[in-house]
Amino acid sequence: MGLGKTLQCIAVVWMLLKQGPYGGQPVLHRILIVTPSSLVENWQNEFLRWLGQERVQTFVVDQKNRPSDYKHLPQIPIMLISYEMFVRYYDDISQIHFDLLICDEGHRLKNTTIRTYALLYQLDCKRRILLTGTPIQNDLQEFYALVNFTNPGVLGSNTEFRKYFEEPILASRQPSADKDVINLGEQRATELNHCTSWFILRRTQEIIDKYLPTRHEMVVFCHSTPLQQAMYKAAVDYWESRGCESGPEEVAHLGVITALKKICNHPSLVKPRRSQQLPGEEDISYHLVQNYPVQNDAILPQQSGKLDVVMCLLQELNHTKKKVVLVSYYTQTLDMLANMCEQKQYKFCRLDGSTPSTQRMQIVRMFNRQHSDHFVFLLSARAGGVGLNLTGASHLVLYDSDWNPATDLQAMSRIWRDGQIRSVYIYRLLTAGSIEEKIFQRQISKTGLSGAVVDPQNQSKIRLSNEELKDLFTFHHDSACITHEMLDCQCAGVGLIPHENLQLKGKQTVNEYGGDELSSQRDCQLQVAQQAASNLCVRMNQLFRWQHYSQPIKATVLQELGLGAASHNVTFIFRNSTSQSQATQL
Ligand SMILES: *[C@@H]1O[C@H](CO)[C@@H](O)[C@H](O)[C@H]1NC(C)=O
Ligand SMILES: *[C@@H]1O[C@H](CO)[C@@H](O)[C@H](O)[C@H]1NC(C)=O
Ligand SMILES: *[C@@H]1O[C@H](CO)[C@@H](O)[C@H](O)[C@H]1NC(C)=O
Ligand SMILES: *[C@@H]1O[C@H](CO)[C@@H](O)[C@H](O)[C@H]1NC(C)=O
Ligand SMILES: *[C@@H]1O[C@H](CO)[C@@H](O)[C@H](O)[C@H]1NC(C)=O
Ligand SMILES: *[C@@H]1O[C@H](CO)[C@@H](O)[C@H](O)[C@H]1NC(C)=O
Ligand SMILES: CC(=O)N[C@H]1CO[C@H](CO)[C@@H](O)[C@@H]1O
Repeated sequence: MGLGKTLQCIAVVWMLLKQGPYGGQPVLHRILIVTPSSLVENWQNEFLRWLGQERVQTFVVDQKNRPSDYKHLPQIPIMLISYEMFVRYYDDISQIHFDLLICDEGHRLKNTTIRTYALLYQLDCKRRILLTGTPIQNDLQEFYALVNFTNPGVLGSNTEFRKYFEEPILASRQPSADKDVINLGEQRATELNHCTSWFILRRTQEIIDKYLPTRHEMVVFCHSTPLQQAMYKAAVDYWESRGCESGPEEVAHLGVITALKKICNHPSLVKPRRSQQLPGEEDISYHLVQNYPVQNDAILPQQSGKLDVVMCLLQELNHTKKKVVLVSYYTQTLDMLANMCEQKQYKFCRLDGSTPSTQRMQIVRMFNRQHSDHFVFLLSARAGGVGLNLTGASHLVLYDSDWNPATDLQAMSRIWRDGQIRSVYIYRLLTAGSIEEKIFQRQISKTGLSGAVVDPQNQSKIRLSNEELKDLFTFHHDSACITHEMLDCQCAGVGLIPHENLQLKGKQTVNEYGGDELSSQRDCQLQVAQQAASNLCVRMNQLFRWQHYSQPIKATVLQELGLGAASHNVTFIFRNSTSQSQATQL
């Protein structure tokens, strides 16, 4: 996530190629770096960028260059290879002696039963570095697998680990655990942390934040249009008329959630009979389309509050020649945004799940180039791929949100990372009073920790009771921002940070929404593991330290945020602007 893992590795490699603790002799001669195939080229470029062709050469295994050729090239110290190629050429590679093994995106090795793990594990190379940008999940087996990979045996055998660490720790987390069980669990967790702290180096975004330019993060609440409100109501009525109380018709619930999210994005996205549709969704979209025929061939921005805001923003940015990334979870929404860009003749790139990995780098490079006239980058939030670097843009819009805050966070980090030189503006768009706002609330509140409304084991299973669903579906369409109401904040909505409220409410809010009691344990890897992702995100009580703007919002504020023309469709803004010491300004 742009925390400088690659650069740190390059520094280590370079130093140990040149020197060592034993009489100054270099420690390393040959280094093997294994990465996902989409990042091989990235590594090669980074070596070039930091050390240059004349200092160090890299050998990239591809269709032409085979590991068997590398054997005869002692002057090239570094071999770069994808996981797939590594497995394919294992026999040749195991013939070569490497002094250091680096595994990028190392969470791939969390499962000891897969072949890649077994082969890498067998490799006769004692020095091992494993890099991962994914917080180590709260799965102690995975944790063990990663630790045992770099330091075999340090935590004992798998059985010993399970008996000594895993079982007591898990037992202590059960709601029914008594005091002794909790004590033992905590003791073992501390011991585990202590033991692994010798070889786990943890870096959080905070370190890098100091060196980045100003960041403006905003949650922008948008009006819903009359059409959106009517369809929304129809969808919920339909759900209720179908007997929401009558039992676990889970498929139908999910269908409603999806339909409501689509209505928020744009009414024209609700279409019956699409190949990827859930069974329950087809029902409801059929019902909606019957009653609200929306012309699909000409998408009207005025039919969706959020789309209208985006179009206003694009117009503004087009004038000032600033590039923007638009992120959505839905391919269909990206199609719609692409359609809008075409109508306005904005040049755009697009990267989604169907983009072949061979083309990704190319698209990204084309977009980032300083003088390229690609103005918009359409990005699927699901297109995965850590390391996607879109620092060519200074603005990013999260058009819709996920239940899981970590995914949103990853999308935001695309533009706010090392290499960014402009002030960054991040907009999270929410339709005021709608399910989108409720999703956001779940993200930032304690319940959001469990992350899932949808069962992770079974994507078509809902974890909410009917009462909770009802609340989720209730549309407060005339509210400017139910989140602000929920905070019970008495501010005037003019952007002054309401410190007094913080003191007044501080205690209660912290307890209610869970926040500060976690941060004191921040450095303790295991305790935090399960909350790690959420910890990075804003929490409910932190919103008190953001600026709050209610309508009428000053024109100067909106203009500064590029939302001058969107004023009519914005109901409320939360904003957190940081201006750090601008180390990047030389
Ligand atoms: C590891 O992978 C195997 C085979 O793909 C799978 O059956 C198993 O459930 C996985 N184990 C874990 C802990 O994910
Ligand atoms: C863990 O490391 C030990 C080395 O002491 C090895 O024997 C064992 O097979 C490893 N376990 C797994 C699951 O990789
Ligand atoms: C975008 O900017 C270009 C160049 O300044 C201009 O020619 C074009 O008309 C603008 N497009 C829109 C839709 O405003
Ligand atoms: C992202 O790309 C820019 C421009 O190519 C570069 O300067 C920067 O170092 C890159 N950042 C990361 C984290 O890779
Ligand atoms: C997931 O849940 C649905 C609804 O309860 C059920 O019909 C389906 O069989 C489940 N699928 C799996 C793989 O468990
Ligand atoms: C505001 O943003 C900065 C930078 O991301 C972050 O460090 C800080 O915690 C945020 N403040 C609040 C109150 O969320
Ligand atoms: C729902 C709503 O208020 N929509 C407004 C969005 O902004 C345009 C003008 O920019 C108005 O015409 C809409 O009424």
